[in-house]
Parts: sequence; structure tokens; C-alpha cells
Amino acid sequence: MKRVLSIQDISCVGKCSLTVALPIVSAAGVETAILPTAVLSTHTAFKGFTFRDLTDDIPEIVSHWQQEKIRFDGIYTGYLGSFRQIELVENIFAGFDHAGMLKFVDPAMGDNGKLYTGFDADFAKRMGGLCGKADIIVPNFTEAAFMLGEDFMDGGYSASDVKSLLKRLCGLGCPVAALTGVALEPDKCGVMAYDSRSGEYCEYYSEKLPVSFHGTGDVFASSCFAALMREKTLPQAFAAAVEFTVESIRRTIAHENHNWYGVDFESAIPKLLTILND
Ligand code: PXL
Repeated sequence: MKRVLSIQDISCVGKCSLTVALPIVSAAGVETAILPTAVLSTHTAFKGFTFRDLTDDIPEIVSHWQQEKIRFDGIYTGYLGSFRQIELVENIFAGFDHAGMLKFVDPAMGDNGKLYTGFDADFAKRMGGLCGKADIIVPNFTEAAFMLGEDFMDGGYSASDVKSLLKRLCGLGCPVAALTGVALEPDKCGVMAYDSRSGEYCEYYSEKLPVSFHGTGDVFASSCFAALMREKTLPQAFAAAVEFTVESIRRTIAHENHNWYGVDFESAIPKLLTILND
């Protein structure tokens, strides 16, 4: 069985980051070690959340793993809370790297043209530096714009606008960049990616639902990463992740009193497994 590491916060309530990554990647049949970077009472869209920073624990945890000669087949990072945490993640990438270890970075920092509470433009640029050390990155348009220091493309973009944005994202240094939340037609939404090694683009779209929920980026990233660890190709992984994310949103809005803070990915897990076992 493959063993991977996911580095992000624990938002105790909120269905994002590790409470999404751990169940999804584990259910996919991949051993999932975690490195929690902070413990929050909820994610940052709630008011009055608590935040316990765990940055100072990270070096000791990592050095214990190194003593134990723990090896990871992939590392998936999501929400990171500070410049120092980004630097520590870069050290972890370098310290555990070996041929074939997949470094997957979701620069989870914002959505709908805005950065989440606590982040600013300098932090986004620094996250762009981490993206340069990844094998694959999966930003949305907001994160892409802030990392590149560009204006947010709020709809009205063409396929060639997205293609050139993807090339600029690969210019950060990663061989593959995938942009999420791409909607080139009114009722379709999905992902477009560029592999700078082959010069090829790939894309996958599904139904665009007229709602927006927190945590969908984490559901997408976790399932995409899990699919890649299950040896799926990039196009297969994007298809699996888009369909799983859309199914999770569909199931959420089917409940009359659904959560506002996260999606019902749990009951969609059997669907993900069917896709992955195909
Ligand atoms: O879903 C991304 C995410 C992760 N972690 C925390 C967040 C968010 C989004 O708001 O607040 C703490």
C-alpha cells in the first residue's frame, strides 16, 4: 500500500483541510499520514474561531520521522498559515524527496476573488514560491491571480485566456498546473491543466451547479491526489475528482437543511471508489 503525507490544518468543525483529506485519501486505499499545522475550532469562514498554531512542533515531528526512516510516496499540502510553515514544507519536500515521490500543492488561500481571513498579497506570492517546488499545483482563479500578482479573471475569459494563465502558473516552476473552477460555458464547470513537459493541455467539465460551498477545493484536491496515487493518469484523475466534487455538492443541496459550511462528500465516497476501481 502506498503511504502519503498530508500537511494542512485541522479545522475541528467545517469539513475542510485534514477532516476532508484524511477520510478521502484513506478510503481510496492509500495510507495517509498527517502533519497538522494548526488546530482551529472551525474554518475561518465562521466568526470567532480559535487558532492554535503548531508550527513549533513541526521540526521535532519531522526529525522523528527521519530517525525512523519513514518514506512517503506522495506529499499533499493544503491550507498553510504562515511564511514559516511554507518554509518548513519546502524543507520537508527536500528532506523526503526521492524519484517518484509526488509533490502535490493546493495553494488553498481564497475564493471568489478574495483571500481568506488572515492572508495578504505577500503571503500569496510566497505560496507561489512553494508551488514552484511542486510536481503539480491545483489553484482556483483567485489563488492563481494572487500568486502571479495579476487581476482576478471574474468570468468572461476564453479557453486561450485560461491556457495562457496555465503557462504563467507553470512559470512558477512546477511542471504541471491545473486550474479549478473553469467555466467556459454557462452550465459547465471543471478543470483545465497544462503539462509543460509535453506541451499538452487537458480538461474535464461536468454540470455547473448554481451554488458555492466551502471545502469543495479540498474535496477536489484530495480526490485528485488520491487518484494519482492510485496510478490514474492526469486526465483520469481530473475526471474522478470533478465528478466526485459535483456529486458531493449535488448530495448537499438535496438535503433540505444542509450545512452552509461544507459539502456531503461522505455519502459520495462509494461513487469515488467505483470510479477509482474501474
Ligand atoms: O478549505 C480551505 C480551508 C482550509 N483551512 C482553513 C480554512 C479554509 C477555508 O476557508 O479557513 C482553516
